[in-house]
Amino acid sequence: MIWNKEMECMGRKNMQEIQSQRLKKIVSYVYRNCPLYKAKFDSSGVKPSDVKGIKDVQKLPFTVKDDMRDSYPFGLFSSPVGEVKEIHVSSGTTGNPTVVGYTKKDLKLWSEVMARSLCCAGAEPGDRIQIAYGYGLFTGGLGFHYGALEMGLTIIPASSGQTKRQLKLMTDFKPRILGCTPSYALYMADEAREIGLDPRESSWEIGIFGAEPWSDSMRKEIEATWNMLATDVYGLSEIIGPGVAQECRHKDGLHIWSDVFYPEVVNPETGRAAGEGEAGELVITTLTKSGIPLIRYRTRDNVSITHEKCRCGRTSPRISKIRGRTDDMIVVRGINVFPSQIEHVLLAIEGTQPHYQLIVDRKAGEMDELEILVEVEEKVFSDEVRKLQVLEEKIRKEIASVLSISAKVKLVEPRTIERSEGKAKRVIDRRKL
Ligand code: DLL
Repeated sequence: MIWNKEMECMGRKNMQEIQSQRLKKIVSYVYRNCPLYKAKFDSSGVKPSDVKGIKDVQKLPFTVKDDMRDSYPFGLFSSPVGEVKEIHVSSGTTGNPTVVGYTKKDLKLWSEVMARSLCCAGAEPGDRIQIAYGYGLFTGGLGFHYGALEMGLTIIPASSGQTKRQLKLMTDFKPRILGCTPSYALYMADEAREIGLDPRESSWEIGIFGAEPWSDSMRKEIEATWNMLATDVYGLSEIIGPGVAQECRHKDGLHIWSDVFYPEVVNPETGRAAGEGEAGELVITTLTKSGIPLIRYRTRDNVSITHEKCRCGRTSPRISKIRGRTDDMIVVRGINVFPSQIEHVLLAIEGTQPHYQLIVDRKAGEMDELEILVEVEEKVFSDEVRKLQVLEEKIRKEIASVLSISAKVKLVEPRTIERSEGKAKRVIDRRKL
């Protein structure tokens, strides 16, 4: 089922017409109502009247996360704070958190884009959904909730954590849809086996996983473990939360709702447009928001984009699975390493688990050291020491050949790497950089 056929299947020319109208309106709105945007436009020498169509978006200055942090808490709001009906906060590791606010109109938009996303994943009105994303200041739980209400699902608002209870809710209420982070889906499978449940017998048929990077190999693992279709949902608090882009059953890129979130892909160093299919940083302009519209927001997420029509019938552009963040990439001895590349290697090797952690360190006067902790299956760990050494060596060689980097590999017992009920922590960087 397609939730909004008109917008999701529109021809490109008509879509550009709508995007052009909306861009002109939003640019003039932020210029009039947000002093920070007025100052930004003035200092880069563009006036709202210079924007005549969607192509002119490239004349506008970028917005970055620091613009939000520096104007904490409400400096980037374009609407009066009194019109903001809900506030969410995304926790940062340093400095001020990012504050995002939704007017009533924005909450409607959020419901709409999440309803599109749920349908796109394969949900049908009347289905039951277990929402195991955190509720509260994190946007995951409530974003899913609004979309599910809008499209007529029966909601089990489990929030994250309390895994045994999650499994009981699943067993008793038999929801068809599950929403949670991909790492939590695998974590729940361990717990299920421990209490004697066979994950393959679960009621979940469709999973909608996101909020953190995950590879296609991890998808295969989840699909085989839970006997379900695992789809990818993308979003970020600054833009709206979950519901910016979603995979359909073909799993061939995430449909981005470009009538409301205009996407560009740029070279992260130069800021220039990347070509169709070329990797770069995703930049988004919100075309219809009123609380905090963002113009050319640099997401730091690495993707490529295609405008080809999908087999599902939607014409909305598709972004690739997020390849990592320009800022969670670690540079070890001059080599760029994304945790997702390591994950890919590990999952292709029998006996390893998709639970891993990269530890980077640099002792005074020495080169960077990369150590990779990898959990292995119980039966592997009880093997003789020599067999474990062979496996370690195999992983080390594979990483060296795929990533051209030497790393220390340490196999650890099942369930020793700290689990998260939300986003997994993949990298520990101990270097004082
Ligand atoms: O994680 C919103 C969300 C909730 C998305 C639930 C999907 C499901 P933030 O906490 O602001 O918002 O984090 C946003 O998480 O810029 C990406 O780097 C990463 N991210 C989100 N979805 C994906 C995904 C929510 N499907 C940041 N694949 C984004 C890879 C993702 N990374």
